[in-house]
Amino acid sequence: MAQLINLGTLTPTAAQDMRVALTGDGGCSSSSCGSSDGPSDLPPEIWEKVKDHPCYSEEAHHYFARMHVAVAPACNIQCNYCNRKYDCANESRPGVVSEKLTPVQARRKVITVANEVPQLSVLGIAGPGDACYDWNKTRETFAQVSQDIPDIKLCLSTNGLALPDHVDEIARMNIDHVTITINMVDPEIGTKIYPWIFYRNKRWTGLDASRILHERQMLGLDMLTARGILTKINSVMIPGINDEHLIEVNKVVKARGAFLHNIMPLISDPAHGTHFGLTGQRGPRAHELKALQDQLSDGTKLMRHCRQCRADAVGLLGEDRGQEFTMDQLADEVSYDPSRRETYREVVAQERGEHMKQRRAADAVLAEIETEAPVLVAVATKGGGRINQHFGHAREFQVYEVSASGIQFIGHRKVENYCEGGWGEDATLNSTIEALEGIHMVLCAKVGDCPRESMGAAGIEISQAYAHDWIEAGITGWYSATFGMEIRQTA
Ligand code: CLF
Ligand code: SF4
Repeated sequence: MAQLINLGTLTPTAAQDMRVALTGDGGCSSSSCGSSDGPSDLPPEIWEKVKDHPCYSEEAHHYFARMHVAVAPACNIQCNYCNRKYDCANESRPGVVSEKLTPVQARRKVITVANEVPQLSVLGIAGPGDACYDWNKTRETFAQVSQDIPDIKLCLSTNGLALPDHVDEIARMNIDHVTITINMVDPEIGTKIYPWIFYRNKRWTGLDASRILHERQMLGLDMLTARGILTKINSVMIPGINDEHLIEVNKVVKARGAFLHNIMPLISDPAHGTHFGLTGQRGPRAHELKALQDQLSDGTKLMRHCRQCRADAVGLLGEDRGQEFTMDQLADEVSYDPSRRETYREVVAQERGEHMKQRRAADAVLAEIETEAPVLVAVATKGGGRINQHFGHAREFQVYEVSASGIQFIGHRKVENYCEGGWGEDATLNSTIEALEGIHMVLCAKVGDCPRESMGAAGIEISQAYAHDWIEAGITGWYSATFGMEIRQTA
């Protein structure tokens, strides 16, 4: 039995250690799988920009990590889903307070993380207010970090109001990825989301506020597109206010050159003290979000792997290692050592070459299956594109829809980990079963008899037969076996 290593906490120094961390079993020993050619639906120059960005490429999110530094607390608008006590809810989980940093502190933190987390590829500024309104701190942070770590990708998130003032500098600083939160393209709808904005030294309300915000967002998007900067649009889905309207938003942002559209569910809780939370505005249900995403899947590419992470998040998207890197734990003097990140990239180049081949092989096998309707498969993974996590250790399951047309990642389901200190909790298992509603099959690296029986009684199968396989190979193996096909052996 292969020794299991936690990818999330490992700080490997040697290539073989990193390979074990990615695969759980020592990984691919072939020396002929070193290519890392990109998916066929992206031009090579775009693939080059997104291949290491965990948010802009679903494939990359299996391998690469982002970190946020909370250097930009000021904001110039009011959203009805925001309480300023907490981080910006446009690119962060609502109800969370991040540790605010100065640009100098941020540099120290980024270097510490880069030395210890070899998966780190992107530095993002997503608040806790607005990265463009609090521009001096954003610019200073990016400038300082780029001097020490020139290959780190720079990424920012904004509500768009101040964006046009800074696009030229964004381009000059090689900030290649910008997110704008656009919840409406009709200012009438905007009046239900934004009570006021602060623009040109004046507070604006009502339709005027929404019209200005809309015009500035469109101008900012056009300017980014003209400069070849990849733009992601975040939209918060607010049932009864902009849910149907987001189809129009998708059309408009696509026509203006947005690269990716990320529909985020409104998280509305009275305890957060927001206008929507206090007035009972509900968020969308999982099936409503999926139905809207399915309607939009012919538009701009959709992001479905967003985790609504914190403004000080650190790590792979499904994990948060921020608590390991609070300021009180950092050394006063730091210097960047590139060796771990460089070694990790070489390992990933080999791994993902093999992963791409497996994906294509899986598609070819599934295309031969004729009749079955789509089913949902949940996978326990620690990253690396493998089925490599114990059922009881999972804090989330990645969900794939599988049918004859292929395997599509459609999201994730968060759960409490069932197995704490070697013992499973019945109450936790019940909530996991609830969270996995609609799932046909769960694939994991290991599962005990007790949870297997309880899951079976709830109509959810679970298997460890594909432990440490690539996710696509495991899903295809199970689907083919279940629906009467033999999986074809691939080179
Ligand atoms: Fe951060 Fe955003 Fe850049 Fe990613 S997050 S600024 S694009 S590096 Fe990513 Fe987090 Fe979703 Fe944002 S998972 S909330 S989409
Ligand atoms: Fe809050 Fe962000 Fe909206 Fe500003 S842009 S009000 S910080 S959610």
